[in-house]
Amino acid sequence: MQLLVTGGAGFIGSNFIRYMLNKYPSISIVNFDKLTYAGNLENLISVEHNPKYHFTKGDICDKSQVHAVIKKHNINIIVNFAAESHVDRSISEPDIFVQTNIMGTQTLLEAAKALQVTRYIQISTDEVYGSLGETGYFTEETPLAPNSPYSASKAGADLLVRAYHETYGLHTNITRCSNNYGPFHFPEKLIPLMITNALENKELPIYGNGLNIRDWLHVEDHAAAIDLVIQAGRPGEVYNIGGHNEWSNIDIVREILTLLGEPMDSIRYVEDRKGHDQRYAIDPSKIMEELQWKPHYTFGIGIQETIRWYLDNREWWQRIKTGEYKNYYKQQYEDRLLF
Ligand code: NAD
Ligand code: TDX
Repeated sequence: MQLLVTGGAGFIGSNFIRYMLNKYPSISIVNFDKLTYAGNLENLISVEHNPKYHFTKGDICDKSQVHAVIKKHNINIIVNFAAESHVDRSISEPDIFVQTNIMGTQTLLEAAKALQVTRYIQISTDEVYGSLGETGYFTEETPLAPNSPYSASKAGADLLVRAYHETYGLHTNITRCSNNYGPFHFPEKLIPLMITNALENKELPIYGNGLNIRDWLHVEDHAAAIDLVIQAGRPGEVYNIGGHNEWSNIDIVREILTLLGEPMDSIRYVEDRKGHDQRYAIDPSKIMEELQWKPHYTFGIGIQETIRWYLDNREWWQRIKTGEYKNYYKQQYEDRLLF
């Protein structure tokens, strides 16, 4: 199996690469990543000398780079993690989201078609379904109703993947997972931001009333699900991935502070995110029944291990939280925290 993993230097892609190299000693993986602010080769130090792992710096929007890497390594499967992934950044700078998430996906699909790639897996998100009220779950039949520039760009990509299956017969799958957590999570997202801010004695900014709900899954359980889709996903099918683990944001933050033994007085309620989706919750019946996937982590164990990882890997996140990140944090939070 010659796998091209795009966006493999990011949070989920790097966890997926480690998972696959551990599980399949004979697999060959090429990580193709532009190394944006979110891409970090330190995430892959544990595999960088593995002869079955290769890294190529490149942009999924660049046709010649994409064709060259597929040809050079005789790639037969593409798993596309590469994306701009942060909702808040998409609200202030939507252009790059359309470029990478839509145009980049189209470039990969076109190359897969031209170069006879046998399987194409698109890593999408539950956010393409929009927002839920107090009850109900997203199924694979839920209509797409994205609300942020990020989720709209991911939905646009999903529709292109669908079209390449329907029109050209490309063997595609789309996976739509709920919020991930675990090691190597970039500290702009809720859980790593709150853990690292608490460790730095900084304020913890909660958008709105803190009652928005997210459905959290450990990143290794996501990796295991993607592996099953690669092995046995039916052509053209969408698979939702989630572990029935809904938490309000404020409860997650209180849980983190409790586990860290920190007081609650650093919590600050700040101006809400524009267009903030109220609730996400996945119905994972299809992947559980068809592909026999089930999550292995309980949230209790997963969050404790994740906090331990951030305590043991301060250098990793302290390096990130300098430079460009400082500008981002100031622009995103300075005014919010003043009021
Ligand atoms: P991330 O931001 O941590 O990593 C994205 C990676 O893509 C980075 O390494 C970056 O350098 C790379 N990249 C960006 N633009 C690129 C380009 N033009 N060409 C090549 N590489 C490029 O993101 P993540 O959280 O690991 O998410 C990975 C994928 O999973 C995304 O497609 C995201 O939409 C999806 N997803 C994420 C979550 C979540 O909770 N984080 C949940 C469901 C789905
Ligand atoms: O400072 C914050 N304060 C806050 O209250 C941040 C960063 C977030 N939040 C809230 C907003 C959301 O309700 O926490 C919740 C989670 O926010 P994020 O970590 O930014 O994730 P979310 O917007 O839910 O999107 C994530 O899950 C789906 C990923 O970033 C996406 O890439 C994925 O597709």
